[in-house]
This record gives sequence, C-alpha cells and structure tokens, in this order.
Amino acid sequence: MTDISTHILDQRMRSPVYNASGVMCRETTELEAVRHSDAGALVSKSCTLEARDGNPEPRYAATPFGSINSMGLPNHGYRYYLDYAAHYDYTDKPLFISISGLSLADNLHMLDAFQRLKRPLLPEVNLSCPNVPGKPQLGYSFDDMATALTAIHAAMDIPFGVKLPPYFDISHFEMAAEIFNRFERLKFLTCINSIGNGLVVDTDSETVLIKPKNGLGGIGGDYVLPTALANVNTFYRLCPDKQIIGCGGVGAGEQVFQHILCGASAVQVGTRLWEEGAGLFTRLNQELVAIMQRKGYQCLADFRGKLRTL
Ligand code: RRO
Repeated sequence: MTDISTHILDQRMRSPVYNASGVMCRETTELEAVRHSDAGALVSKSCTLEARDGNPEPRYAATPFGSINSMGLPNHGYRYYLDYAAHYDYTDKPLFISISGLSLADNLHMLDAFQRLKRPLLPEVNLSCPNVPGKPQLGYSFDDMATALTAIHAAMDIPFGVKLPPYFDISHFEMAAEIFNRFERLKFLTCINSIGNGLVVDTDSETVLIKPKNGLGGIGGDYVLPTALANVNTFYRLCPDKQIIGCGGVGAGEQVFQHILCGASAVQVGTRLWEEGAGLFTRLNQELVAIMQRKGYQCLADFRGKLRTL
C-alpha cells in the first residue's frame, strides 16, 4: 500500500494536492467541486473587505507553456467566504482561507472575523498579489512585510500561513526567512505566487494577450517550476520550524514529487487546474503513487525534503 497522506499542522490530508488560491474557488459551487474531488484540501479565492469585480477582461490567457493573468482580485467580499467557512464540514478535508486585504487594517479586520468563528480553518495571508494597480506586492517590501506580520501575529490566536511571491536573490531569501522566523504562530509558507508582471506577446496579431496593465500579468505554469522549486527548497532549509506548501509548475505527478522532494508538505495547482478541471487531482494522485512505487517509497516522509546535492 502506498500512502500519500500528509499533514498541515495537525490536519490530515488524504492527498498532498489541492487548488491554488484563485483557481476554482471564487464561487461556493467551485469550492464544493474541489471538496468533492480527489484534492486533499481546498483554499478559497483571496478575499477583500468588500466584493470586487476585478480588472477588465480579457484578464487570463493560456499560453503554450502556462498562463498569464491579471484578474485583479475579483471576489465576493470576505463575508461570503466567512459564511462558507462557518458551515463547512471540517471532518471532510482541511479548508484554507486566503486573505488579501488592500491594507493592513483590512487584513486585521478579516482575520479577526475568521478566527472568531472558532473553527479549524487555516488562514493563508496573501502577501504577493501582483495585479492590483497601485498596490505593490508586500512580500517585496521587507520593512512593510515585517510591520504587517508583527501586527498580524499579535492579533492572531490561531496558527496561520503566508502566500509568498517568488524570490530570486540569495540575500532576499535570507532577509525574508529571518523575518518569518520571528513569528511562532506563522506556521506555513506557500511558495510561490505567480511570477509578477511578465509579458506574453502574440506574434501574428502583434498584441498582448490580456487587457489590464498594458498586457503585464502574473506568469504561471511550466515557466515557473524551477523558480517555485528554488523557493520551496530554500525556505525549507532556512525556516526549519515552518511547513512549506509548494505551488508552481505542477502539471503531472512528477512535479508533485519534485515539490515534496524539495521539502513541500502539500502542493497546490493553479494553471493546470484552470485548464483541466478537478478531475486533475485523480490523475496527479495516481501519477504520484506510480512514481513512489517505482522508487520503493511507501509514504511521503520517505522522500520529503531529501533532495540530494552534488
Ligand atoms: O486576482 C489576481 O489577480 C491574482 C492574485 Br490576488 C494573486 O495572488 N495572484 C495572481 O496571480 N493573481
């Protein structure tokens, strides 16, 4: 028997794979589809204090190697997801709630409402939305991020996590890790959000693919796998008391395996889920099991974080 179950904090997941925030999670019908799939957990669309329509369309495009998006945080407002979380059956699979306030005060307000539910939901604070014009990604401003985490940590009685932008420089990994390690109840780091502000060009029409921001948008899919794995493995090494959730470039069981080998405790899927739908999770589980059987691994702990260097 091959066991692909995992834990985030004390919560068991039957499979390590689930949706990345932003994909199949804005509507309760979509959240329910992920819940009824072979995903091991689900996470809601990043929410704001008030509902948002998001950026003008087209704002997502599939490309040969992945996707580009500038959704602009379309969501129903936090009360909609609060209601879902209030009625959720937590014996089924873990529920993560993504929070992406437009200010620290908004984040504190929403986090307080969610923790007052006194349910075992797992808040994932999004420090890395690349697509709201005029709002820089907090994860790239180390002083502002430290200030925000200090206030959030002081206000939180329950464990929480953060969704991080990709980092590209060793000094930035070290500075970010030093900040995260200050906060005991910050228990998980989700690496990575899309690579912000890429540009995909159509040669025939000589145009951009999406309307907002002159075509700039967050890049996901195959393009981002090496960056995602670098972030997972580096924070796994630098933050030994945190759990890492991998995200980026997963299209098959092989990439799930690689994320776990680099140290991920669970693995989110964005672009590929958008393209393939929730049946994807059944396939990923089967492909992961096949790789583990070929290698003689019985459970994820047999290889998690055991990436070898030369
Ligand atoms: O809604 C979005 O445009 C969006 C968000 Br909040 C995010 O965190 N990452 C992304 O690629 N798109």
